Amino acid sequence: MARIVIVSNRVPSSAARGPQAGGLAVALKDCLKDGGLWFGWSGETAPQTCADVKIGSVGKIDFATIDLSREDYRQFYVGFANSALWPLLHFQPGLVEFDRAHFETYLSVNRIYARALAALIEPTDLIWVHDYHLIPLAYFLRALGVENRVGFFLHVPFVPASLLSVLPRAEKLLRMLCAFDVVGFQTHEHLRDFEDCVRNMLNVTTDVAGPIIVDNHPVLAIATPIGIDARSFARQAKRSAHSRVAKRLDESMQGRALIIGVDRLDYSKGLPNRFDAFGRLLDRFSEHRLKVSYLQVAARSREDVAEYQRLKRDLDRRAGEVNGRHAEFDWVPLRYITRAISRATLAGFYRKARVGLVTPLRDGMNLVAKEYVAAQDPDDPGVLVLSRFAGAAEDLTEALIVNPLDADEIAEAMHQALTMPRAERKARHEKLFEKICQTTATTYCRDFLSALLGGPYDVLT
Ligand code: ADQ
Repeated sequence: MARIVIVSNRVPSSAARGPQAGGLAVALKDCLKDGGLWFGWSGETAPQTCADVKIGSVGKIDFATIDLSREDYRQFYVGFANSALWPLLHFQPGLVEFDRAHFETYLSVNRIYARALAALIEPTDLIWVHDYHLIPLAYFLRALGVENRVGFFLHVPFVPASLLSVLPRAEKLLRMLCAFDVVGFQTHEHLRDFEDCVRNMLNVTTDVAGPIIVDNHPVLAIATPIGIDARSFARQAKRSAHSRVAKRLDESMQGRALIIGVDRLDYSKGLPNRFDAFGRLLDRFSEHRLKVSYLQVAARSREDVAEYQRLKRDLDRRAGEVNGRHAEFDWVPLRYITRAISRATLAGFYRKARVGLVTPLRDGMNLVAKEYVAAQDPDDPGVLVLSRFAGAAEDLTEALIVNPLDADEIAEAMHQALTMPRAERKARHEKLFEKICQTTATTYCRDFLSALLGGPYDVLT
């Protein structure tokens, strides 16, 4: 069987390379079960970016990393990737900060990644590249004569041509994306938007079955939604609900209903509106006063991007405002934590929550939505309130679907969730759980790698 080579901007740090690894590592664990190579940035900065790699391994997986110079980190990662591409792909053109020098650095860092990677691969390796930091990678690998099958998966949304073309150099970037053999998206909507871009910006026909031909190269575009191992997460949640920390949460709630939100502290996650919506719930549905608490876990991220610093200040203020207006001496309505919480602890907290609030303005998928559903007690489940603009909403239609810009609509959905009869909660949960068991981390890896291989790829053999 071909060796799998995973390429992502960040490689799990040495501390996270073991069995506790989170995020992408969890999703990819099946396809790396028989070993493989994981290549990317070490997370460290050095005086200079160079293609020298550091090699390490944990079990059967080899890790190869390179360091970035401080300046490359600033221009490539903070600059073009997270201050131009991220806001654009999350439908926020007003937040795009384009700088031609940053774009050039984005290309040159990808060229360096390609050089380093080309020296590590065997001719039969299958190369699977992840996310928006690395869109030009296949183009530079091809320029070095690499002929391996190279696939790309975009974890964030894609946008229609009318929006992508707002970005200077968008056409060049789109052509580079088409140098991959397979390009995967989270949803059919993102896939359609990609095809719209190819048609309208590159003038290429896409209404054919199979690959699209761009610059004489066939690229197959597919939707392969990411998922979680729902059954194992459900078992974890059941165990964690009895942990010491879960009991502490219970005691602090004093019989009140828990509403939970878990996100990275990111403007795409719709947190300011969500805080406002909670305030409106208490204003408009006064029966919930003193009876509910909303716990928002918002792990700080990308703190060196200015927009994230502004968001943090805004949320601190709004949280203070909601509590200042509604709290009583013995009741804190909004509990707001800006640290990450371990996966095991989260699983137990989700299970205790009567409402899971997932209201991003845009999101590629949103795994929190799936984790919340997986964690529920099937006999007495909580209710998922889900933004129609999360990729997860394409499938999870039994959630209470809301427009995240409408704080009143979110407040009404919270009220509906808090008062929903148990039979309805069970019926909705049963369907949702069935769905998250069908589209899992395993099916994600299997479907993507089968497309890349051009035949069935069984991740479990
Ligand atoms: P993210 O934007 O990071 O990922 P998401 O899918 O919601 O978004 O979360 C990924 C993981 O991080 C989940 O397992 C979640 O439990 C964990 N996490 C989030 N907030 C946390 C917190 N405060 N404390 C602890 N853990 C936390 C990107 C895309 C998403 C896409 C994923 C995977 O933006 O749309 O679903 O990749 O493809």
